[in-house]
Amino acid sequence: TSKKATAALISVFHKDGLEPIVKKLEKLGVTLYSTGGTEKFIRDLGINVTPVEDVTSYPSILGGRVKTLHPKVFGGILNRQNNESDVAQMAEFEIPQLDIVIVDLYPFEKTVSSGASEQDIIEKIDIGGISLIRAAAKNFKDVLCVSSMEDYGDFLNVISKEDGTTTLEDRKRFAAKAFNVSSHYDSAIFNYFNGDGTEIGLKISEQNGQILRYGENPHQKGYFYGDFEAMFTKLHGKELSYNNLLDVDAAVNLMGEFKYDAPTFAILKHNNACGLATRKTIKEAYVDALAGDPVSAFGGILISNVEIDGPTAEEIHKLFCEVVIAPSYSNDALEILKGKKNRIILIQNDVSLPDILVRTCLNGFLVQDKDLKTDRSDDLTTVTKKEPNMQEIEDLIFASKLCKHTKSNTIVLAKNKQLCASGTGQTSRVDALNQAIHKAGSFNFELEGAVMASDAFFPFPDCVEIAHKAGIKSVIQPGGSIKDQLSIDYCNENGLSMVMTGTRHFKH
Ligand code: 93A
Repeated sequence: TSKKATAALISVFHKDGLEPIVKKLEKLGVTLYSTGGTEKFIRDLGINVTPVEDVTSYPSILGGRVKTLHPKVFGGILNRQNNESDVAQMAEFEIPQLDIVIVDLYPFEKTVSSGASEQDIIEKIDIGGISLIRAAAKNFKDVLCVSSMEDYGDFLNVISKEDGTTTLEDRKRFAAKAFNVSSHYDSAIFNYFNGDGTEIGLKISEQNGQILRYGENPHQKGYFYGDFEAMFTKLHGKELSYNNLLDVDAAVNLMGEFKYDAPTFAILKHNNACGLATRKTIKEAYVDALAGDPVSAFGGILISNVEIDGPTAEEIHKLFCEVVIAPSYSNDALEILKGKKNRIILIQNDVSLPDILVRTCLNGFLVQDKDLKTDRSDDLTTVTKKEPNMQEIEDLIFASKLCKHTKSNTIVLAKNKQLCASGTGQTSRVDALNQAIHKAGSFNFELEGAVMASDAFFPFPDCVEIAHKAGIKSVIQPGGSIKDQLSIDYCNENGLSMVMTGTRHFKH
């Protein structure tokens, strides 16, 4: 079942990486056949190669649409070497035996995502190449098929190890890869044709979007559809990834709530804030935001509502962070922040965000108004005997603004305009609260006198009870549960104040 290679047909779109292969094949005495551009590439290396036209006695016709589509080529690939009648017909029709086929297809997907015209896209549907791949892979008992430039290295190893012999195992393995390539290729073509149905969103992005390195994970494709340059001036750093963009979006929306407040700094991870503080100076705000969770801050997204100055930059520089966003930077701050090569530094221009939100849902998408309601002190109704004091009111508003931008279910604990801890994205409010209390404790926050904000009402009095035992003195929540009174009663019995906003801030 081991076979020594004798003749190879090479027809590849990407020529880079081919040189060591053809040199090796030449050394092994393998006869080379090739199509137009590939043949020229091989000949330019000073290596002997036979144009496929000499086999077919046909030129490449119809502007290259028919180059290898010929019985002499496909006969050379598909014949069974252990079949007498096949062998006889090979001689009768003077068909050359081909036992290696190397193809790299026209880049269909790349052409689609480059935003090319329909005509250009259609021309990039490879017909001959895909047929060569399918034929060679079908006949893996006699033929080895290399079906993509990505496999050049693998192939080179195979032919190098046994001086040009390939095993049945090798050939079958390459055949499997080949059918993976061909099915993926045809799916991409199908998706393109099917594009104006259920895949409308992706079609839009593929045609007009900015191609990202990948999506949320490396095996997912990603595109950004929007005008990033209008929103930000990028001063430094690597290209923004899909996840960076999501975090930047979360950061900008959160900081929008604090635009007119005293210097405020936020640190985000996975679209949620892990640190937030409002202070007299931006350096103090940064330091106290970082104190919220110095562990999570590693690799985080940083955002300031005022100019970042030198002393703040010196502090930030100690931290590994992905992105820094501010309305402006002092010269010395910029100098310091540029000290890390990949750190992305953005100036946020004064451009407003759209007031709708869109996300895919089932076989379509959902559209909604953005949650533009910011809680203010005059929206608050005190429902307990005890009124919150001035400091508590400020903290309640601070915490509630953060709640609105944290994944539901969430509980935010804050004190002196500093995030102590939050519970994020939990399936129950009790879990969110317990997570917040535990987290605050692990970073040595003293919760005595802190406030609690909840994105939605408390269905039971359990949360106020747990909060009270942790030292919380005042609570903000939308209200609206049929059991609101139970939570209110608990607060009255235990000396807590509670205010209701009337506005729920789910964020799923
Ligand atoms: O237009 S095609 O579908 N018609 C063909 O007969 C054919 N044969 C090979 N495209 C065809 N190919 C493709 O040409 C290969 O898949 C490869 O991508 C490309 C190599 O062309 P050249 O050697 O001229 O650069």
